[in-house]
Amino acid sequence: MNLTQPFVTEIDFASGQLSPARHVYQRRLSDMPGYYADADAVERTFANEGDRLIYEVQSVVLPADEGQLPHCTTRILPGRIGAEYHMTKGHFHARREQGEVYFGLSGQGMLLLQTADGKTSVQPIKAGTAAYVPPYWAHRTVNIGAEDFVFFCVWTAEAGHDYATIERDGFRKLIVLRDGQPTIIDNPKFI
Ligand code: M6P
Ligand code: ZN
Repeated sequence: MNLTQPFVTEIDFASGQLSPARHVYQRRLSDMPGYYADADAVERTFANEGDRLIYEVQSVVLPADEGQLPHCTTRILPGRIGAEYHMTKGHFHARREQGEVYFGLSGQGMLLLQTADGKTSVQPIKAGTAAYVPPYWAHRTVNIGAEDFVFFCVWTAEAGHDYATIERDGFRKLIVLRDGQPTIIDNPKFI
């Protein structure tokens, strides 16, 4: 048995900052090739402002042993690439039968989910919302507000991340600005 000592981490709800500082990584537009539907808008963004920061993850790294519960904050900056709101890559769990819990800290977002056989679901998350990602559902978060969207997550160490399927196929739904509102539309790639 590898005994992990109990510990606490302080979280700033507005920024997702962890104290003491933990592992941090950033995802920029160049880290997400092919993820946004509007390729021209991606090119324009690079040309006008370079490699835009899309989101940042601060995570408590734990041993990869079964039963450990890694947890993190994610801060998605406000903005769009063309009409499509800033979002995470999204993933299935490598072990599909493992779930996850999200808790909204600040801002306004949407949790986009889908199963391998094509079921989809969209759930709103704001400060105070606990959202459940059941086993077998791929998940992506989207910032639909004008401020940072920040949330806390906890999942199982054995779950793992499988990015390949979403990287290749994307999600069946996109969240875009249409008629002044965040709107869920069908991804034209699937029609
Ligand atoms: C959430 C969790 C993390 C994930 C992060 C970024 O905080 O689901 O496991 O790493 O979002 O999302 P992604 O890994 O899909 O880029
Ligand atoms: Zn996950």
